[in-house]
Amino acid sequence: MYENLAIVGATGAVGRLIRQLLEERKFPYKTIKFLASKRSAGTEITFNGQTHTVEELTPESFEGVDIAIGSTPDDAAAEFAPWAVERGCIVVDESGYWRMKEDVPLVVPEVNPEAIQNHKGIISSPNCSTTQMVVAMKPLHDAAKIKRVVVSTYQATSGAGVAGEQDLVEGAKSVLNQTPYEYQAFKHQIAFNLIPQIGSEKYEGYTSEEMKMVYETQKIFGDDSIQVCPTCVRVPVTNCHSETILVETERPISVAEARELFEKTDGITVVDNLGAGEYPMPINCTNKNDVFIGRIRKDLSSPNGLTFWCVSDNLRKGAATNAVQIAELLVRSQAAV
Ligand code: 2RA
Repeated sequence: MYENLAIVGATGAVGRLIRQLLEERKFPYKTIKFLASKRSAGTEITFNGQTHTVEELTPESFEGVDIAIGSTPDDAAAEFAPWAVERGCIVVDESGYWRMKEDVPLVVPEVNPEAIQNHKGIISSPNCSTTQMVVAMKPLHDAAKIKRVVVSTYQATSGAGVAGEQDLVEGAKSVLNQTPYEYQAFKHQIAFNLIPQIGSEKYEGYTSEEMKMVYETQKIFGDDSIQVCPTCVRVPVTNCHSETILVETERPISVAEARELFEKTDGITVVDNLGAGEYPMPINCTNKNDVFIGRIRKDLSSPNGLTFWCVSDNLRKGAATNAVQIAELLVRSQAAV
């Protein structure tokens, strides 16, 4: 039985949400421990009504642990995951470090749940901008095979951590009050601005965030022929990433068919009534686990094109919710053996 859990990076923003989701979803467990860097060790946290002291992350932390859910910086994930695997623990990892490694399944439970069966101890959860897009692509891909995707993202400042959120709030105050403010997470002013760069310069003028959308999408669908053209932009919104997604399929999909496919997919909520001014917006999607879709339209410029708007809570479905869902899949897969 997978009944002994560890949460690694338990005191970070996503770690906090993972704890909250485990409580909300009544995740089954016998023992649970909370691990963090030396700096955060000793912090007391309450989980399911009990007080726990956060322990320092060491190799021995994983003795007797069945599943570890990790949300840490890449360098920490590179170090701790092998410690856990050597001790027979399965790691569900939120960091970017393991995602594209050959023996590591990259899983979105609504899209490729079967991939968890191929794990060799580590299962990765994708980058937030990829996760919501592939959830939206899945029903269309199953119905009419997606050949090409053009995506533009409008990414919230929470994707850059607590410092990102602070940069937006304090930066806005500094602009309004005409006082100085030194941005911490961003190279440029984010308040009242857009920054068309997320991550570093990576390939042929695309950023690392953009190339994640290319490589991770192809890995999750197991199909390198899916062409992805991404542009990732940081916007002055505190939480929830938004995306315009244009897909080209092998056969045309009508708006009515797409709406029906989206509506019957678990994990997707359709909000689409332009006349009534109803569509997903970040302020309505925050603290929700679903991927929200609206503005479903035919692409006027190509016969097999369909375009839509997609919003999701990047800290929930884009990170914590997806990781907890993977752990739930593991528990269910073992219960089924
Ligand atoms: C961002 N996708 O929004 C990143 C976080 N993983 O910056």
